[in-house]
Amino acid sequence: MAEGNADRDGTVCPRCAVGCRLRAQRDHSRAKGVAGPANPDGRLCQKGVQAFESLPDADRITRPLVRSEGALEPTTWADALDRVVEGIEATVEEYGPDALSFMGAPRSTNEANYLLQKVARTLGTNNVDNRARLCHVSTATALSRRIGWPASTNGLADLRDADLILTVGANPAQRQPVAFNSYVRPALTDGAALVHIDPVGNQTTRVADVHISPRPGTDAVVLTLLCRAVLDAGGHDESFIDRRTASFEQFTDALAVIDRERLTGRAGVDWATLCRTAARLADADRIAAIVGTGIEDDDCAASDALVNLLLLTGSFGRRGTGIYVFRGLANEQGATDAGCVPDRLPGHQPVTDPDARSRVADVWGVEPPPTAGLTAHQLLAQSGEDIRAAVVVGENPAVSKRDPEWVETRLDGLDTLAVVELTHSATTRHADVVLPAGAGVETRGTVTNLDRQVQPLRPVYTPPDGVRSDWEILRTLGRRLCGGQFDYPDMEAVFEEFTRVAPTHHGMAVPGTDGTRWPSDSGRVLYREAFETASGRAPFVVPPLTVGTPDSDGLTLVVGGRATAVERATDAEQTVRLHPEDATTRDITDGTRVRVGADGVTVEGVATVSDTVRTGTVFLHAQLADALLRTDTRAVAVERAE
Ligand SMILES: Nc1nc2c(c(=O)[nH]1)N[C@H]1C(S)=C(S)[C@@H](COP(=O)(O)OP(=O)(O)OC[C@H]3O[C@@H](n4cnc5c(=O)[nH]c(N)nc54)[C@H](O)[C@@H]3O)O[C@H]1N2
Ligand SMILES: Nc1nc2c(c(=O)[nH]1)N[C@H]1C(S)=C(S)[C@@H](COP(=O)(O)OP(=O)(O)OC[C@H]3O[C@@H](n4cnc5c(=O)[nH]c(N)nc54)[C@H](O)[C@@H]3O)O[C@H]1N2
Ligand code: SF4
Ligand SMILES: [Mo]
Repeated sequence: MAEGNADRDGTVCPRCAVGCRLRAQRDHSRAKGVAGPANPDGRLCQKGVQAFESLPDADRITRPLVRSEGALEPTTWADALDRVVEGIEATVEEYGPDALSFMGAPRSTNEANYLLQKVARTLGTNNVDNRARLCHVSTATALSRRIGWPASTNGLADLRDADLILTVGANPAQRQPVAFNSYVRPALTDGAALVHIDPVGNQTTRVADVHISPRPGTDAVVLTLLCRAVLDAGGHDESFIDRRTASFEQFTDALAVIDRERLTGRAGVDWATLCRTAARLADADRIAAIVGTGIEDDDCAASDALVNLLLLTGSFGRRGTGIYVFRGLANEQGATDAGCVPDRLPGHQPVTDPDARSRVADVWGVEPPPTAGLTAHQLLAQSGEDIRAAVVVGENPAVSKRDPEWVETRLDGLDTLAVVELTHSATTRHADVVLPAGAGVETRGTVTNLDRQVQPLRPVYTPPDGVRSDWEILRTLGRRLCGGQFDYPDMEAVFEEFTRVAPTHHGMAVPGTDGTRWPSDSGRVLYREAFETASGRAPFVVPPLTVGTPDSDGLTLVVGGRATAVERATDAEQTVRLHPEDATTRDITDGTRVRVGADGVTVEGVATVSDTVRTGTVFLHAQLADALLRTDTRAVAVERAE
């Protein structure tokens, strides 16, 4: 990659999507922050400080493994790669390329992700996806459909100019701490207001001016009621609506007839609070929204409603406005940009667009298939059925917001499962071949953070003998499976090809220390003059406002705060948080061991009684909640365990 050395210029923190720059101290134990685009003061959070505490050697996989008589046994690279190639070729021969599944690498580089989707598409399938599917897909989808790119519209530094920051289904104070402390807190100190919409109070709520705590899953209703209240107060931006949007009349017509009382009742919010919040929104000149994983839904209704609210208040195209997709893993944004998604080619071009396909074919010599592939959820659900072989790079699909037993059965049903990994995981347990990879701190390449900054990674450690980097593994697999189209002399050649194939990255040079943003000529603020849609305007849409009736006996499960593999499970993760009223009726007090059950499955934890959760709901950390996620219902029973 670009000239530079990790000791002097630092590298990018591999731990999250904020993309802080850091370098190793002399003894390599702790990282030290270096001023970078995402951490201008050189700050790091605790996770970042520990970023170089590499995995204990004993935990690393340093030799390829293949399954033999039920057990994974060490072997040579040649043998392991042969096994993967044979498995894929046999699958294609017997079932066709759509029986293959490629699961992308949100912790790995843009280059590795680009190669992974190129292998899939050159073999003839769009069955390639990545884990961002589990975090921000509905927001990404709403943004693609309505305004242009599935990414944050503004640079982080712009948050400093906001008058009002709206945080929905997110806990950035804890999950993206340096972004929060460097940009949100100073804006609040300068007088900006923070409105937090979340059924549970968390670290972010502590500094909020307004906390709206709706029933889980009712954000589309709440945000639409807020639109209605803004309109009632005359707080909408007529000039912006006139110049930049479409379908406003249909929208206001629909809002005029919504049943306000029924909807506030269903969402469990109070109209007077919404009106006071709408007055703040109407007064604010610059409104920015931060979105997390809490508003993911199947029909993008919540994200659509949020985009409506931002359009209504003229909150796009200027500093201090816009929508921030607070992504999670170091390259969650980049994996998607590089095309590890079933319906988009690199640079977010639809696979269904013949011109886009033929532009890609000009570079690859092979045209990608024209119909969208399966999503990560569908790929898992079909594993062992229509999907017969899978290649997983740098992710752990065995942990998938689903009942673990269900996932394990799917993974075991595959004829071939190849996993590119650093260490043993819940997924390698089911693998037929494991290919040992270099970690983020041992790697060169580029990653893209949550505000579209493409930054260079530089190795801080030498990888253990025997491992290869993700991109090299994929280059070799590509050569073996697809031929000369994968003869890259070095990683720069992969980046250069990516910038030719992805219109968003056209003309981008390999980034140096300062990073560089896509789209190549955009700067910090997207959509200053027009949206990236056919007409240049962004349409209002009327989201479906169906809200189920809350279950009268049970509590509604709210899930948040998953900890990654590198964070040790803490006591906090065993916590079952419930409201004092719900606790009293169940004879539960702080510290009582409780059982949470649904559909014949129960998990046990320790009660924390707190009014940070609303009545009728119970909050569990993701680790504990997984086993309960067997069906779509979120109604659970909570009782004393003893
Ligand atoms: N320390 C640490 N930091 C991380 C990660 C990690 O593993 N550890 N993971 C990273 C990753 S991959 C990601 S994607 C991000 C995730 O970042 P966040 O999305 O901020 O993560 P969560 O803490 O799960 O917050 C989700 C919030 O949504 C709320 N919520 C649940 N249901 C609803 C609902 O129906 N409506 C609304 N409005 N809110 C709801 C929950 O109460 C919770 O507060 O974090 C990243 N940061
Ligand atoms: N139940 C439940 N499941 C969830 C979530 C939840 O809240 N609840 N959250 C979801 C979210 S938001 C996300 S983003 C995903 C995250 O899910 P995953 O992406 O699966 O995250 P991890 O399990 O932390 O890491 C996956 C593996 O990548 C390996 N790895 C790390 N760096 C590299 C690298 O450079 N190269 C290679 N080849 N491997 C590497 C690690 O050893 C680890 O085993 O989880 C999702 N799954
Ligand atoms: S905020 Fe994220 S990128 Fe920054 S130091 Fe912490 S973990 Fe690393
Ligand atoms: Mo994520």
